Amino acid sequence: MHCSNSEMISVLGAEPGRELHITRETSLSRAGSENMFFSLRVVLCMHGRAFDLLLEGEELKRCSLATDGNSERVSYFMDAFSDFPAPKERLAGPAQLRAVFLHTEHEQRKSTTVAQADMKVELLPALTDNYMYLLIDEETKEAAIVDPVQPQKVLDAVKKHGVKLTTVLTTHHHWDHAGGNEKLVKMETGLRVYGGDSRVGALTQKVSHLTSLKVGSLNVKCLCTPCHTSGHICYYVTKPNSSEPPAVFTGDTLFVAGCGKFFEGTPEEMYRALIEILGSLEPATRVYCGHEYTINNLKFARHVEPNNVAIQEKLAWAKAKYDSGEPTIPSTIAEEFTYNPFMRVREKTVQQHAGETDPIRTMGAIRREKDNFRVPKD
Ligand SMILES: N[C@@H](CCC(=O)N[C@@H](CS)C(=O)NCC(=O)O)C(=O)O
Ligand SMILES: [Zn+2]
Ligand SMILES: [Zn+2]
Repeated sequence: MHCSNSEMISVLGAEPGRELHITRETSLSRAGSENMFFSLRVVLCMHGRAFDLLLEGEELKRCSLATDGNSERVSYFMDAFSDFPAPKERLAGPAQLRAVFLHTEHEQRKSTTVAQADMKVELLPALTDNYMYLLIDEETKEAAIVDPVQPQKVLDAVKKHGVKLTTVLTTHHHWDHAGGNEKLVKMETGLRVYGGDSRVGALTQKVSHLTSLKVGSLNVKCLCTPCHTSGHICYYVTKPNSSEPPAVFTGDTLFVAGCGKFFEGTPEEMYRALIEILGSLEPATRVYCGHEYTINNLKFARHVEPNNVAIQEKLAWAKAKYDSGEPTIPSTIAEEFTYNPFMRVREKTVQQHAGETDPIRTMGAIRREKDNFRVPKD
């Protein structure tokens, strides 16, 4: 991530659901809350820019700070990061957190289009490192949007392509994916909103494993992949009688060279999701994931398998892409099997690194290791 202008700010008032203001260089005080250090995620809305916040302090870990537009309203979201340690003791009275405020110029993340004769996928960068995807059926000009966390950006893209948006495909209920649904359905009426979890905002159709739906002439198959969240869905898109590769939208289940944290699931479930479900899709299937985490993921992959040439090559490629402001998405299912340690838990090299001989135990071990991995600078 490009970071500049590191400066100190103070943040306050961590209570679930509580809105508050952050002013750079300003000390804010908070009402005492025992939840202060627990599961903290901060979302900052400020002049269309996204920010990352590195909270410092005894029990604080990294959390991300993002914007959805132009106000300076800030909300805390407490549900997504339940792996934060609970405070050891109740804190009394006002307290302050010191934080390093790292600006990320997210305008540098360009939107790009992957075009095929049958379907087009426009990658729409959102927040700090999320992606929304506009999926267009070229035959009917009907479109779906995956995880529209920034609705205005979505509608701008819909207008640019001159397509009819009918469908919202929600991968999971976390705010950075489903948090724009309510606003989008107000701005654009009549949308069908799909998802696999009743916690998804503005849901109109709850789907289950292998539910099929259509976006124009495209077939969309819902794949239940619980683990990151219990209601996580991946969407597999094919065009009947087409020779072109299918697409799969994997949210926070499968990332390029990585996978999502196991917030609501087990290593068995992630094994089933990655190896048995996603791993059995056509190898040429293009993988469109929920975040731009590729470089960090590959640095962890390299740590797991230092002699894997596919990892070294992909990392060099990803750094070059990143430096020119381009996305590292999509990959393919076949490629993931060559460098993604979580897709490679059946390989001896990965098992040896984990000190295990069973793929599912290996899955659990490397996920725990990645949760605590310090990403090296290069
Ligand atoms: N490691 C993330 C921290 C944010 C985070 O926890 N992201 C969630 C998805 S919203 C996740 O599952 N990350 C997978 C991972 O860190 O390996 C980053 O690089 O910014
Ligand atoms: Zn998530
Ligand atoms: Zn996410």
